[in-house]
Amino acid sequence: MTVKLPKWRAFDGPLTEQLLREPGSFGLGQVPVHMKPDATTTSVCGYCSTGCALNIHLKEGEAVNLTPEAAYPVNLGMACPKGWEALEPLGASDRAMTPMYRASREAPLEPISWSEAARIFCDRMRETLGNHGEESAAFLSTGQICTEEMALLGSFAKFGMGVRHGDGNTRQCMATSVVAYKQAFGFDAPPYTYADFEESDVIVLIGSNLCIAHPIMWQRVLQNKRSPEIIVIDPRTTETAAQATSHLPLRPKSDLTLFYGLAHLIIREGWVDQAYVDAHTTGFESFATHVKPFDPETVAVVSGLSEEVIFQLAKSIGTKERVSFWWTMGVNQSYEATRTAQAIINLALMTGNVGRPGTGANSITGQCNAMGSRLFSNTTNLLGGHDFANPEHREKVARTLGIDPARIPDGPSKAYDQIIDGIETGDTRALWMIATNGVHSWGNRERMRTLMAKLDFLVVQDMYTSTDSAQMADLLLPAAGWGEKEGTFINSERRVGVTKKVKRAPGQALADFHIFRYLAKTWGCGDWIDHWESPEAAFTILKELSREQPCDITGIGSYHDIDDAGGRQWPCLKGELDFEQPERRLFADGQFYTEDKRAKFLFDEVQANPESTSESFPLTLLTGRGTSAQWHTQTRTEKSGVLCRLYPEDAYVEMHPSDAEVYGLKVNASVRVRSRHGEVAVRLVVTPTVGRGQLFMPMHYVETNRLTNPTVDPHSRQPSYKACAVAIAT
Ligand SMILES: Nc1nc2c(c(=O)[nH]1)N[C@H]1C(S)=C(S)[C@@H](COP(=O)(O)OP(=O)(O)OC[C@H]3O[C@@H](n4cnc5c(=O)[nH]c(N)nc54)[C@H](O)[C@@H]3O)O[C@H]1N2
Ligand SMILES: Nc1nc2c(c(=O)[nH]1)N[C@H]1C(S)=C(S)[C@@H](COP(=O)(O)OP(=O)(O)OC[C@H]3O[C@@H](n4cnc5c(=O)[nH]c(N)nc54)[C@H](O)[C@@H]3O)O[C@H]1N2
Ligand code: SF4
Ligand SMILES: [Mo]
Repeated sequence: MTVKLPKWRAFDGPLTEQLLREPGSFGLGQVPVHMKPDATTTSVCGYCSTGCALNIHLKEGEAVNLTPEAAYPVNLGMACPKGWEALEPLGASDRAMTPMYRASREAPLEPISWSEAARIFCDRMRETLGNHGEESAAFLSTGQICTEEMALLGSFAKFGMGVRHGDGNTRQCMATSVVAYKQAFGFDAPPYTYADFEESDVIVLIGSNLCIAHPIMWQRVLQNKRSPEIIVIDPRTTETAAQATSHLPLRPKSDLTLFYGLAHLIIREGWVDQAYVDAHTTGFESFATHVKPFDPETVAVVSGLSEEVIFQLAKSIGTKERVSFWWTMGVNQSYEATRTAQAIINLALMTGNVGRPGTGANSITGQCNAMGSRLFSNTTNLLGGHDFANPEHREKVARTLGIDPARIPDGPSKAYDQIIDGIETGDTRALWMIATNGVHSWGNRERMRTLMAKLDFLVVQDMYTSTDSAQMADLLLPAAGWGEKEGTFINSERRVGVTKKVKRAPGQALADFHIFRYLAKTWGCGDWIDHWESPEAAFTILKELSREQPCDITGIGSYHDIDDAGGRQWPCLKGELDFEQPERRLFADGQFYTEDKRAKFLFDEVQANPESTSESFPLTLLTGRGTSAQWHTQTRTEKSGVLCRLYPEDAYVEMHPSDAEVYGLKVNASVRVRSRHGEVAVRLVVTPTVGRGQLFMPMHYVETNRLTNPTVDPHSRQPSYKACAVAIAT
């Protein structure tokens, strides 16, 4: 289906006029009043969670160019290709410029005014909720909008509209780390600072392709002056593995066995930091019993690594002074992800590698504001890292927001997969997707498309009209993108940074913040929503919500203060904004956020892969990031001519040369890859970077998730995208 090009229409209605007057809201409005027209301002990048600061150079109030900021403690003057090209996607010809609506599925999307869009949104959502109850409408949000926007969305949807369920694309990404940390440390608290990359003696990267996914973090690794051992645990010889001091190409999904095996050896060899374990942890004795059967012989068979390699790794972890563990999607996207992440945490705890420079059990997060969504999206956690099930927390949040505590649900939302499955059963009838392209990024794409078409009402809020999800929308709400709005992001090391409006959004596209506000006003939520009048006013509310939580940022000051400080990590209490030291790590005092202040050893039986290989599907397909120039479903990166030259245009699958020979497949041949869920035709790339019996496809191409299936981890409900059984043929 093609989308009709929007016609220009006049703004209408008193509310839109009011919004139009607000600084930093409508695209057609002025650039922010506080910025000089020909100045340079700093803004945190809107792609990955590294959180680099970019200097944006303005001419007559509009961004014309950018350069990385040298004084920012994150990127120290560096940026990756996406950062350098960050302004390009804003000028694309498929930008959504007016709201669009189709009265029936057969009809094309037609431009409508904002006041019509808001009325349709409110009428149809009210109708659904009225006829089918509070569980019948849901939202799916993101880690790629500002914290203030997420919090306003979560507050409006849950406390204003009375929607019970909302989740984020962060479920696909970070849910595992969230649960792993919460259970082990008592709060979702990645403990590190990037300086730890520079301070380690041993850097263990697990299922993490830093060179491609977090290139500037990799630059920080390279700045380490301690001649560190860099150990990469990844089935593929990734760009990172190729540069490491050692690469352990374990069998996909054998991580848990390997980590229990390492714990076994560390105990056997007497390398446990018993003083640390005794003073700061619980559950070690049972864990030690649990890992007894994981002897090196058994672990070698399961992981495909030699006993010698496993022993050397255990020795490095057990004997070196400063060991840091870093994990990303190779761990998080698994059917037993939470226990795998906790097995990493256990290794750090038992060797006392916590709270000191160059140590830590460190989950690297993905999107620019995944960390903001973990604390403030009001999905899994109640705003500010609070607990929906805790009446005192509900009372505190209600008081801070000025709402009736009865408006706050007493439990968390359904998870992403449950919201989607609910469409099949008729429980989910209306869905609002914000800044996520789930029709491409969620597994088993054909089923996803069928389910989207089954909804009574699909609202998509995006920058572009052409995304897979926008194309299926009944109502499309045009959003301003990064650079066209302001607010805060929280990066991987818990650093709050400010992103700015440096360009006018095209047409009538609005910052998500103002879309939420406008819808909330139209809905008639009550006076409390008036306090959320601007992103910075909302930030004041967020600070108050964080009070006395581990993520307390009551002392962080204004946007201006944060900018001056080069961003600030949480916690940041009164007086801490002016710390001499620009970075900090958690748990230096050995005190965790659990009730007894001790970290917990958590473990489980090793499970079989539910998507296992068979005679019909003999190969294991791994998926992940392809190049540093591609971002997810590519709606943004495909808009930069420079970036497009840095990656292959069409989908491809990578295969080991020996396998290609066995299958009689030639380089560049068109091959069909088939899984239990779908079949695709792609180009064959023959490369020894993938192991025998394995294939790799980047997630950036729509073909990949036609094959995968979102089987989820039982604790985090994060999908297992990284190992799917497939067959290949010409
Ligand atoms: N250029 C670019 N950068 C990005 C993104 C992007 O789209 N493009 N996305 C951002 C986001 S949201 C995220 S979450 C991060 C993701 O960052 P990463 O997690 O580093 O990237 P992935 O390529 O998804 O997966 C990492 C590695 O896991 C490995 N792996 C697969 N199965 C297993 C296994 O069983 N065990 C182990 N140990 N490893 C396994 C894969 O081979 C892969 O190399 O990147 C962020 N940065
Ligand atoms: N097979 C497989 N699948 C995967 C993964 C994998 O490794 N393998 N990785 C998973 C992971 S870790 C992630 S994080 C997801 C990512 O999946 P998605 O989040 O669905 O991917 P994006 O392409 O980033 O989608 C973001 C959408 O928001 C729009 N957008 C950008 N900025 C804004 C804004 O400011 N406001 C609004 N309203 N819209 C905006 C973009 O145009 C785009 O359509 O994919 C997951 N899917
Ligand atoms: S590393 Fe991440 S934050 Fe830094 S410039 Fe690249 S995409 Fe932006
Ligand atoms: Mo992610």
